[in-house]
Amino acid sequence: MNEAAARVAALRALLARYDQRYYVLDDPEVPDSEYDRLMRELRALETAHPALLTADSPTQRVGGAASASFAAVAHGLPMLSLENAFANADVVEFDRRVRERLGADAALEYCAEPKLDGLAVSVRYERGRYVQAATRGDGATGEDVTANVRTLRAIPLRLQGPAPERLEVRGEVYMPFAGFERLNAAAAAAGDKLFVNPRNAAAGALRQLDPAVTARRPLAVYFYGAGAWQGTAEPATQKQLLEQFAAWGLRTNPETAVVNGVDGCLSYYRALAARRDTLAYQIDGVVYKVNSRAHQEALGQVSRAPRWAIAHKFPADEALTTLREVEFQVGRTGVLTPVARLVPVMVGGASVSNATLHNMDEIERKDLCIGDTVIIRRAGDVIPEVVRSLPERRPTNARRIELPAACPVCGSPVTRTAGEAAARCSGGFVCAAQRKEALRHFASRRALDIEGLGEKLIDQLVDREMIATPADLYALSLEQLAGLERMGEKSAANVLEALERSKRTSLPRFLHALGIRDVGEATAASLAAHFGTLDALRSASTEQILEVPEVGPVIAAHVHDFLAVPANRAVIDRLIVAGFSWPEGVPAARAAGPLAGLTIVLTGTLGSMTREQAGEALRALGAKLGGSVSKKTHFVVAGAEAGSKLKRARELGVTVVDETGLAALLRGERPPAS
Ligand code: I6G
Repeated sequence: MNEAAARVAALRALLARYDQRYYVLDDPEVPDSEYDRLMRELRALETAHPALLTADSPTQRVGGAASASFAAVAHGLPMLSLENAFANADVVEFDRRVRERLGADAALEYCAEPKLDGLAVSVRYERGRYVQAATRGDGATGEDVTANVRTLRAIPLRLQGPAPERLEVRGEVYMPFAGFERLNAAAAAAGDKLFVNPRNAAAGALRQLDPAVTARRPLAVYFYGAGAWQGTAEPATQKQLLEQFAAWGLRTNPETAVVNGVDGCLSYYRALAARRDTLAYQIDGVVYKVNSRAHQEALGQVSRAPRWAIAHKFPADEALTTLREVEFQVGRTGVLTPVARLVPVMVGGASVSNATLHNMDEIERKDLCIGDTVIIRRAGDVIPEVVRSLPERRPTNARRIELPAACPVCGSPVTRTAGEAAARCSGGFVCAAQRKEALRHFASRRALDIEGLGEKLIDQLVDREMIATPADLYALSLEQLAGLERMGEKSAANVLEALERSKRTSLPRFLHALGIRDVGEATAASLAAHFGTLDALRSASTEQILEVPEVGPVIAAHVHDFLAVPANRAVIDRLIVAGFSWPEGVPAARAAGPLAGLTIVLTGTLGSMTREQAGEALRALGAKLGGSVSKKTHFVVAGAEAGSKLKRARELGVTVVDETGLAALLRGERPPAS
């Protein structure tokens, strides 16, 4: 028995240590198989010697039967809530009030940390042993979620080292994005309802009546504060409190920092806001706390919020509004795109009144009707999107959204190929919308960059039937342009000059400007690199075009068919006669550079050059520039404020490099990950 007791104690210590390394320190020490082997051994010993079984054994994490409801738990000290700051001025005012109360002229130290979008919990330890966990509830009384919280392997069942008689620790239980996405993918595969966001998923997981269900959900926790504390001296600062938590084995957020004064708070906020998309979990702001706990005590609390802390919220990135109407826009290739017209609403710091709905399948998937209340989301600088409707709020006069049978611009029939999401106007160049879009694309910054030839001017030129194709632009006279609305001689002369400048270009830009279906900048560059000259591409067969790296049969057919249409050939010929020219290239086989074979994606803001400059330089060395991140991407170069592409790269395990890495690539070297 003594031998068994000693082995049980040793196994529990080992398993607690491995949980700590894996779940708290993110630094696993042994393979999962070894952990499982030790757990099986412990279970067998506890079954053979039931007297050795204790509540804090790691075998008991998922213990207890499902309950019918949650019991009420009175918190030892109230769980407070935080006052919110929405603007920098609110933080300045908070700091002023704090210093006034303390009679402090000089800047104060604050402890700043991310505010996670999860669920607040209070966990009670007695003599270092886990005894109870509760939700915030009304602040005085919460719900008993002891059995559920115990299933989180990041929660130590025993604190390491000397611990107080009684201790309440407060923290946030949350679901990391990766786990949330896995959970939703599994729910989708099983045909179950999806969770709206990680916070809802975490709340749902914690409020399960059966702890075995909670145990299967990927929850994590960060601790940030203390409630009742009896038996040992409390640390002098907020930062030291967190260091003490970490020493006990309680998980604390490594992003926490001590900053100086209100300026320090605001720079912390700015820096975290810029990196927000790269964090593994959802946050909705930053919490600043006066670092000195003696000062915290002196400041006290007002109603249910401490005077020594404030939550500085990021601008809301989700909001509710009404879907007023859906209009269909006709794009360059004739695709009809439904656009939501919304009652204007502030989301993520900007007023949103329109959002693209992409296609009819998406309208169906999001269950949208005109008149619906809808959720709008805006993540960082990404374009706003309609997340879904709230069908429970659907008014009785809500209308279904129908795909029009005729193009709203030219009246030609709208067609929809089986298996394709997009619906198209069949009018081709008859359709003024398609002509206008093709011209807008031709003149756009990433194509021929014709300054002054904007949307309004193109609209007038097409509506007055002065131009129909890009080639017509180069036959316009000063008088014709100067006679248009909002144009004088000076602006007309500027447009003519810009048109003249646009003739000196590069083959990739020229190909991109033609607006061939599915040929973006990257494909245009690959085509130019492969064929070297326009003539070589014009005389290539579909099979020869298919030899271009990363050009598949659909794009090859689009390119070949476009160049075979006599009207398109005529436009190209007229452009060349008008004086278009570019440096002739050499076919790729002879021009392979040191980065040949590499696909690179650029994202974020680069400090040393624009993304366009970096892209051109990398292409010149033989690299292919990708527009989106996939498993085939070799490197993602991430500048400041990189967002979803960086996140995607991390998810796929694609190597991410910073500007030092970019410099190495530009020297023709392959950099290590940053
Ligand atoms: O709800 C909270 C989230 C994060 C908090 C909090 C926190 O600190 C990082 N701190 C306190 C003091 C309170 N609520 C009351």
